Amino acid sequence: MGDSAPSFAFHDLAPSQESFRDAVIAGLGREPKSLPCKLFYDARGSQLFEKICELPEYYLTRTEIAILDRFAADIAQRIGPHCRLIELGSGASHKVRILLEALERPAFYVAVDISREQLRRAAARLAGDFPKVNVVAVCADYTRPFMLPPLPGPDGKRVGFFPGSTIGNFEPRQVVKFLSDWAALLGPGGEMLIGADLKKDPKILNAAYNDKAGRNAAFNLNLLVRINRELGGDFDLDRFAHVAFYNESEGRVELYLKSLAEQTVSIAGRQFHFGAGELVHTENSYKYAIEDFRALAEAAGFEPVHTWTDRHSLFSVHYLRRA
Ligand code: AVI
Repeated sequence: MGDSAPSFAFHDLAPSQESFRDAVIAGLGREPKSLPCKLFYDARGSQLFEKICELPEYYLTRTEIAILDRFAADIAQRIGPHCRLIELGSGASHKVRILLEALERPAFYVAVDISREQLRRAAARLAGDFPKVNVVAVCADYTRPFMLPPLPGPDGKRVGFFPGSTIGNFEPRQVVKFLSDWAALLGPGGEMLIGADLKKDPKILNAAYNDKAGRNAAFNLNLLVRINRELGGDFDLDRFAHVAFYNESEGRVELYLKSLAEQTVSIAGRQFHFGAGELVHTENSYKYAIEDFRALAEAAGFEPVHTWTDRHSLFSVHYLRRA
């Protein structure tokens, strides 16, 4: 591949979209009711999440960016030249730009995401801005096993990038499985850079997920809007409320939609009964002490090499190496 002309390849692994309808009917049919948090991200949900990231109370995004900015040179030095950077769930590929600016002659940036058009646009833009990097976009569901396309040229170090504390939305046992899959994908000598939100004063956490502008509430309630639109549901949004709180004993923020009255809702031709005050679980967002996250990484076959944090110990970026 050329030295300065932009290089961009797109691989469509045609991920099967799990049925939204099946997930909603199964989730609302169980006791207690729960809906998987990945259902949040229709086009509007993704926009609302971007808006949450700009909130004064939602410290996660800006703190992680500040850590990456501040320690970019150290990170780049540890990674070394000619690396092959692989990002799972690359979205708009914003944060990786900080790394690509700092790294010494990165050979490849592989962006993996399920959202085909956003992936295509973001990766093409990045290839234009970093013409010396071979940009490869892979449309795949990274939560299921998949194969990376062959990356030609001399074999450089593979480095995984998983920012944003998305890992916090997995259950701890899923974290070990997910990181073990990463270890297999990265191969011997592979390394990984991963963002994880830290445990902290519950007041800060409760404020981050109950912002004054109501964006977390809009994000959570958008799931009902999506069900109404896509499945012909008749949820009355005024009869449900956003609930979020830090559960200290579980070390996680829990999100729910609370039914404000006894009611029956029709979805895809079926009836679902909600009691007054009944909670529908929609998300867990785990917060990890540095040592606790390292223990999970070790259980998945990684050796913790270094952890960067901000001055107020709000957020952590872990650097792991395949043991
Ligand atoms: C995507 N994920 C890391 C966010 C979080 O903080 O757990 C999702 C979110 N849920 C409510 N607000 C933001």
